This record gives sequence, C-alpha cells and structure tokens, in this order.
Amino acid sequence: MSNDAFYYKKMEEYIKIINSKLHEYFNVPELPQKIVYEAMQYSINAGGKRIRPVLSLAVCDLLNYDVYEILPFACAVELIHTYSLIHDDLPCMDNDDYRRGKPTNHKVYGEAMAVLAGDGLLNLAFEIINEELLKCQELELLKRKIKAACIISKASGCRGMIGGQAIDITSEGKDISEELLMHLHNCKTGALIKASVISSGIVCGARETELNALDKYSQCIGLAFQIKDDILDYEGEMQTLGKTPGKDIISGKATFVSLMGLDRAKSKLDELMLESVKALACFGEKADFLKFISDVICSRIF
Ligand code: GRG
Repeated sequence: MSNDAFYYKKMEEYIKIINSKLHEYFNVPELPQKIVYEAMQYSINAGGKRIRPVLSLAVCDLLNYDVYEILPFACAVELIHTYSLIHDDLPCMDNDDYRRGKPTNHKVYGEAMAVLAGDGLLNLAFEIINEELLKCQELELLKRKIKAACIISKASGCRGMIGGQAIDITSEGKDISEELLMHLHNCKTGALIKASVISSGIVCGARETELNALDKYSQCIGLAFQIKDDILDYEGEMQTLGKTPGKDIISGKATFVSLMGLDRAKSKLDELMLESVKALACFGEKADFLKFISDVICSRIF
C-alpha cells in the first residue's frame, strides 16, 4: 500500500469514529421539540469533510495519545463549525441555497428553525465539553481540558470566527487591504482550524516546542484552507463543490483571488503548504499524517 493510500484509509477510519460519536449525541428521546434536533441533525448528516475533527485526532496520534480522550472536543468543534455554516447560509448573511450538496438548512426547515438549529449546535458543543470536564478525575488532565475548552470558546467568538464574519459582512463591496483580508480569514476560518489542532495538543500534554510547531502548522493550513476556498469559488463547479460557485464575485466580496490574482493566490497556497510541512520538522516522520492533511487541504476539489 502506498503512503497516500495508507493515510487516506487512516483518515476514513477517523471520520468513521467521528461520525459514530456525533451520531451518539443525537440519540435523543422523543420530545415535543424534536423538530429542532431534526434540523440540527440534517446539517450534521449532510456530509461535511470533517477536516477539523480529523486534525484533532491526527494531533493525538502524533503525540501517541488516546484519540478517544480528544474525541468529544473534536466533535464539539465540528458542531460549532456546522452551526456557523447554517447561520452563514441564511438570507441575512450569504443567502445560499445549497451546502454540502444539499438544500441549505433554512430551505428545508425555514429561517426561524435554522437560526435555532445553529444555536442548538453551538450550545450542544459546550454542553459536551462541560460534561467532559465534569467527568475528568485527574487534576492535571482536567486543567489541560479547561485550557482546551477556553481555546475553543475564544476561537468561536468575537476574537475568532464571529469577529471574522463581522469584518466580512461590513467589508462587502469595499476595497480592503491584503492585510485586512488576511486578518479577516485568520479569524473567520483560521481560528477554528487552529483551535482543533492546539486544543488537541494541549489535552495530549504537548511540550512548549511542540505546541509552537503545531501553532505555526495550523496558522499555515488555516490560511491555505481559505485561499483554496477562494480558488475553488473562482474555478470550481456546483456539482463537485456542493454549493454555488462564484458567489464571492457576485456579492462583491474581496477574496485572495480578487486581490492577488489567480496565479499569485496559487503560489501563495503552494508556499503555505511547504511552510506547514517545514513547521513540523521537530516531529520527524511521525508527523507524516499531518503533512498528508496539509496536502489534502491544498489539493481538495470541494
Ligand atoms: C455565522 C458566526 C458565523 C460565522 C460564519 C465559517 C463561516 C463564518 C462562514 C462559512 C463561509 C465560508 C464558505 C467560509 C470559507 C471557509 C469555510 C469555513 C468553508 C467551509 O468549511 P469546509 O470546507 O466545509 O470544511 P464542510 O462542509 O466540508 O464541513
């Protein structure tokens, strides 16, 4: 088996573990409000790439830690990510009809229920994290888990994803600098990607030098992820993307492609890919799976 085939298989195995845990969280009894659970489940089951929780598990694997220890945190990040997509697709935000190849949440459940489904996913994420903290019996591990919980909350909040979205909305139709675009995406997309890597490193007891390396790695792949997203929005097709391409241009959004041009955006992507790999040098071959994930992020077609 080639290395790539081996790592693809590993990624598939991790996705199976993640999906089965996510499934457990939705095993709820019959309740009069079951419609909101159905709406939440609809988006969770719509088939995302699960790149953020896979990253968390891959860091665990790198640090020889038990992946089941980080799994609830990894799933919580996926719930937060899914809530952000539901809200981002609403008519008051990006007004999208398709996501993950399916009609968006509000198209199926209506706007009000889609807002509640997003809220429900965000709350469920922190309910899961808090329950993990309550269950933890070992003081040092508990401290590390609290730190991880803080990192995830901060990354999802106004210093992170929500803050980035606020800049995005208020920048529409305006000329913005490359610097502001970089800041916007470090917050909007990068923060949660970084949180999935760093929170896992912390729970697994990574040393300071290792955390610094993971920080640099996740900074690079977070930005690379967004540049690739902009390239796909420019070049991609509805059928493979699972969402409407070309939306950024139509809505007058500045993107890495509109600011840098396609060729420079592609070179920047290659540069970030190499930098992400370099950042992992201190781990040697053990980091090959994380390097493979960088490649998946930069060469993905959806
Ligand atoms: C509404 C608070 C709030 C935030 C929204 C993340 C976000 C902020 C908006 C999503 C819009 C977007 C297309 C961002 C670009 C990068 C990104 C997050 C893409 C979607 O992530 P993937 O490709 O999605 O990991 P899947 O469906 O595979 O999980």
